[in-house]
Amino acid sequence: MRVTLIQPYYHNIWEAIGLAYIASYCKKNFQGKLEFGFYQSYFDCDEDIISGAANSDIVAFSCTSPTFKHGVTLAKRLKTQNPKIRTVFGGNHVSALRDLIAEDCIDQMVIGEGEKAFLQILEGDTDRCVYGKPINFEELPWPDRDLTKNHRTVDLCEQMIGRRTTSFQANRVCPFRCRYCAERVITGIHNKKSNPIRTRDVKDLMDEIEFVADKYKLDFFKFVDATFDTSAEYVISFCEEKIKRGSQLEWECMIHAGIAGKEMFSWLDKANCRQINVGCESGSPKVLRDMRKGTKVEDIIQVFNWAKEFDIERRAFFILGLPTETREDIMMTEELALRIQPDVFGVTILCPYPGCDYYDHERMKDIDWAKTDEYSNDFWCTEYFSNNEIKRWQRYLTKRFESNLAWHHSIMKNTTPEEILKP
Ligand code: B12
Ligand code: SF4
Repeated sequence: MRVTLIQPYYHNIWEAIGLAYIASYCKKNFQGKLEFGFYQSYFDCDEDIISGAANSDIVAFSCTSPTFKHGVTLAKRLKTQNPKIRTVFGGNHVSALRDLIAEDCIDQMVIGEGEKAFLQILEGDTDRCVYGKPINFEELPWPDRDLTKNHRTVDLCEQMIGRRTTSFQANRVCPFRCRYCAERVITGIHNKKSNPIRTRDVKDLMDEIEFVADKYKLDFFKFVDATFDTSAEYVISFCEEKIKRGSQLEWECMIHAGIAGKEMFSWLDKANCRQINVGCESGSPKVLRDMRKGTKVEDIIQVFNWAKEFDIERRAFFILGLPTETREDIMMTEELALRIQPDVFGVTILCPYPGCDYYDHERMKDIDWAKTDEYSNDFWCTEYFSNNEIKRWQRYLTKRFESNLAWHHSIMKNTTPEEILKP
């Protein structure tokens, strides 16, 4: 059977690790001959994808909401060229909107985690919606990075940020339920008994990191996990393993301030973690509570103090435009940012992608997610602020911290001096 996997276009990518996991799992478990092809639109043009995929039995697309439209365009063209192709869509967009997707060019959709569901499809399941099942890391081979041409994203990172880096996965299922996040449409809502956090054995994780670092000549690595510190114990055990092996490789991770502790930071430092990324989101206790962040302002301050003490680079990200946020709340955000003095600062506007609590299908069904994002979206407004006012606040804070802005601010629309006066 000939199967082609495709990640459609977006300007902001990493390696297609989800597809790499699906391919390695199916290669290991499918009883029969399987030939995989892979295309990533960031690197491959549509013409090459169409000609390369046209004689496949199955063409499978991995789509977030912004890449779904391009996926559909490719699927239509492929179907015209070869009507026998079976198209399968998986990822965040179809998982969130399963019942509302009517495109004729989509034969099947996988809802949630893809490994077991895609194997089921290869084995003959033809249901329109195939539901993913939780999978433990013990059952999962390492992602097939050869297939997904991981060297291309490593080279790209070197060109863009001067680091040869790539990402690894340490856990599945986030213990939090932030209302602006769509993570749970893939791994489900956390529940200690029925849907616990699945963490990866630290030895296996380090084995993969060392193997991949050697193969792609990495000088840095990172994690796809939105919350790497699902528990301080897990972080410490990973650091212990890395230190035990004498690995000097530098790395970064995303830290949830509600979980981190001081001891954890001394281990992160010893294990050469040189950058933490923290979704601070707001300096207002009310807004943090309303968005169900699971963090207190004091937690955030402590985390930034600890990281400073150990000389770990501290990146702070904030969101503006939460439904209950007022001018006073934004002033608290400014105050917090001034207090923690992050090395890198980022501020975005709430963008309710399908799957998060703030997504409202009636209001948002016609939004073109390929053109709408959290850096400069043109539609989000609240009871307290128009879209323009939220943007002015974003520009104001951007100006305030312009000496240490995150790179993605380069894609925000330019601003004029009068617009950046305090709104
Ligand atoms: C790390 C990350 C990134 C990384 C890149 C990740 C990558 N590997 O490409 C970076 C920083 C580059 C990034 C960019 C963006 N991201 Co992001 N990202 C994440 C994060 C934290 C983890 C994603 C991940 O890699 N998970 C691990 C892998 C193994 O899982 P997976 O990709 O989901 O794949 C599994 C299933 O989805 C499914 N599956 C996926 N594809 C397919 C295909 C088939 C055929 C099948 C059968 C199954 C299947 O099976 C896979 C294995 O189980 C999630 C939030 C979260 N906690 O999950 C947000 C998230 C996916 N990102 C999101 C968004 C919006 C973006 C951006 C648009 C942000 C921006 N404006 O730039 C871009 C879009 C990138 C793109 N190419 O589409 C949203 C998506 C919401 C939505 N409705 O689409 C999420 C959910 C966060 C949120 N806001 O809620 N992101
Ligand atoms: S934003 Fe991060 S911490 Fe919150 S639910 Fe999503 S993945 Fe978990």
